[in-house]
Amino acid sequence: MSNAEFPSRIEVLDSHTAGEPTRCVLSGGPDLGIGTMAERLERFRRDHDVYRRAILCEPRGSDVLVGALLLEPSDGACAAGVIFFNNSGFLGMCGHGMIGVGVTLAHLKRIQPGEHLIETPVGIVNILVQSDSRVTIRNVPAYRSRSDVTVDVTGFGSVTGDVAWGGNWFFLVRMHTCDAARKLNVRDVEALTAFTWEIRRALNQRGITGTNGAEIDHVELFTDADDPGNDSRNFVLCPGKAYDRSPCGTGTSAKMACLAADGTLKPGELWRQEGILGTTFEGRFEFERGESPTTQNASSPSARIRPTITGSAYVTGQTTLFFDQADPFRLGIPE
Ligand code: PYC
Repeated sequence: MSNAEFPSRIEVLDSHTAGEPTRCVLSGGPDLGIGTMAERLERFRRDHDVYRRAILCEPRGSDVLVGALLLEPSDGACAAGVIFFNNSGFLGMCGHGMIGVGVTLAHLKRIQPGEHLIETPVGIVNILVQSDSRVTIRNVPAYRSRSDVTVDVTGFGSVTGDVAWGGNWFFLVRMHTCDAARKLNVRDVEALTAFTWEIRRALNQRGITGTNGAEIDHVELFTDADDPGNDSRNFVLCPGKAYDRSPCGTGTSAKMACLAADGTLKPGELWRQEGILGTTFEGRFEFERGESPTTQNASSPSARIRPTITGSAYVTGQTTLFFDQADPFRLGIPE
């Protein structure tokens, strides 16, 4: 696509979920043709990446934003299709983003409160939209692929964590060799970002991946919750080096997969995950049909669980983005 063909206007609706923003693209986005969300994601990545940067990155957006391109679903049972993207690329699923999509679709009156199916590149997600800004998502299946993986991290020594899928790939760390990680205070985000970025680099260098060589592009640190009513507090580093302001829906799903594999959280039990801003997601899980909760061994992944995550989102604005032909940063500030 030539620059001249890029539209002059794109309509977006912004929201935040527990502090983490989502920008839904309502019209003016790329024409990705027909097919599954996974097929259309590949076309987005290959032929239309310019839209991702123009909509999401500076000067019209920021590193923190997660984009959600709303599309006609290929599966007639679904209310909508969605492809999530960020400052560095694309996401398979996004928990806070899906809660934002539910609230956005209800705000636009495209759906009514109640249950709906939404198609994503990694599977169909069930959402329950309530009338009070709360949304429960029934995520794609989650599982732990490896436990107690130790990696040598420059400047921080040996770090041990689990590798788990919750709609994205995570490395989850509980025991910390970094002071800031023992408390997870928002004042320390610079130190936490440096620590998690080094962990991610070390995983890449050592060839530690998710299933089928998938890159682990999210790193999640845990400590005790500040609020005694919550079960745990986290800090999540996202692929483009921004940290998740919310407790991270796919990260909480990955966490519950680990807890389920260890037998420390039972099906149906409530898990209250506190994020770095003190906001919470409520999680529960069931084992996938046909999967039994046997103890995981080193050579096989854990039983798959079906996580549900509940959180609240609020609409913050509806905007027309303008792309003036004369604007040197019409398509974003080049990297
Ligand atoms: O909530 O799943 C999530 C998420 C992923 C990246 C940012 N938020």
